[in-house]
Amino acid sequence: MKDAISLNQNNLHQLPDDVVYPEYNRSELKTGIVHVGVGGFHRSHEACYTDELLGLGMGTDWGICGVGVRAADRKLRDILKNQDFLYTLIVKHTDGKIENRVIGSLVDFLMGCDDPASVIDRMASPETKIVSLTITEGGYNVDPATGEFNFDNPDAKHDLNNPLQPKLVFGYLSSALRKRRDAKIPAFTVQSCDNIQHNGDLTRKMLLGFVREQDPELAEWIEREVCFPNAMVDRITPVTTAADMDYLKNQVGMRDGWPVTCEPFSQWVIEDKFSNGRPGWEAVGAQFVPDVTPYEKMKLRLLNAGHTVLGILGSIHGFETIDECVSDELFAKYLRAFMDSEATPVLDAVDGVDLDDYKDTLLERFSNPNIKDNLARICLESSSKLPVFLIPTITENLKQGGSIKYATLVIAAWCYYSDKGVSKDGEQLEIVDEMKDALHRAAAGTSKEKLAFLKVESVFGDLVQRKSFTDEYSRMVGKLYENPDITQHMQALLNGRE
Ligand code: CS2
Repeated sequence: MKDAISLNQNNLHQLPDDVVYPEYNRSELKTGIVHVGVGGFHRSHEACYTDELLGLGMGTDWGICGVGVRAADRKLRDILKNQDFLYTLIVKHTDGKIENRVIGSLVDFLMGCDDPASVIDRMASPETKIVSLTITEGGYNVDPATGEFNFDNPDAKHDLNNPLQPKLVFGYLSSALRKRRDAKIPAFTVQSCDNIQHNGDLTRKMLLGFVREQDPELAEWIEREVCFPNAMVDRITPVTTAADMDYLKNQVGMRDGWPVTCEPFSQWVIEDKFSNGRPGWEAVGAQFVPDVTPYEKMKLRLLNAGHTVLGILGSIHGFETIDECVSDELFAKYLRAFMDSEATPVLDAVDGVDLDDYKDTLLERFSNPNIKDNLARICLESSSKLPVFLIPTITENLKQGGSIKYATLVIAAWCYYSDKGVSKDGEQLEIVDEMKDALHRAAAGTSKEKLAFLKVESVFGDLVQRKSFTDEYSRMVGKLYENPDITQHMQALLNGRE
């Protein structure tokens, strides 16, 4: 093979034949979107939809300017800048087919921590119509005890008094919106693309919480002028590995310093509430609906909860990836049983979706052997995931007398996982969770008191007081501590022996 071609605008025409690249004129694009948090998911999802739209010759107003607010974002910015902000999306199909597609919708990248004014000015520019976000759960700065904006965070205190050198996204949004109001420029839409329930409502609540404290009059203007559409977002995007870069270099013949790998499936359901226009993303498969609630509930309680079920049970069993879990018949059956008899009965009907088909598709997606989605990624920050993905299914089933056993075993397994931090064969597990220590301390009390783990109120709410749950949980956690072979307990539940 010839020398690998470095990815940049000039080299696009020399890329290997089977690589798809943008043929539209990137230098002509306006940056109608400023996006904060240019992680793998933004690059496999919003940027990809937008690239496709641009490829259809639609939406030249909707180029994307990426923003990093933390020093940790500098590495990606440097790599992308060197590639004229181009990168490769490596789409891996189940049958082994791989599509390599260069995405061109990202056309600039600013670093807030180095030059905050450049970010505020760009957001305030009349050309910007949407500021979109993928800042992860933690970026929303919610006080776990009250659900309100957390002013105990020193960065929040800093932002209140230093509007021109903000650290948090909300400081930037506030300063940029103030500039727009003062210059009589219409507000932009703030569009969350994080996998969070009612992501738009949460963004609104946090932004208004912050701005009311900083500048009450501006808060009133924001309340009137800014739209925050809720959205359901979906595309499995594992963490990029060195193997992805080696694949491009050695097998495709191109060099990309930070590509993104993802599955072929993609879904985006958005509430059609925009302050200042929007791209016609429906032309490339996005769905606009008046109310996103049933879609997001379905996704969080089936896909994300399904990931959690496999992630926790699979970790203590010693599996490493999602596809490895579902290739095991017992795990696949268990997942389906959880979805059919516990998650589905407490879901609402979803317009135009057959839930059986949706679940079949999920199992297929999870079994994609080319997407090596690590359980360590799935279990990342479980303390903020379980209360949204899994626990509501238990509490709602408790209310209507439904089955809770499959989900309860996952909670018992999470206790074991948090307590011991190893798989059944003694392999160390890589646990990354803001509440890791608190969870460990609580779980470590289990051998003395079976319900110790459930006392972490910010995660479990009042579950510890629900007798029909605690009876089942105590039994399961007791058995699991006696015999950590999770498969035996899974099998027993499936056989109806428990
Ligand atoms: C995963 C999600 O982090 C998780 O727990 O379930 O990242 C999942 O891959 C995405 O939501 C898919 O859209």
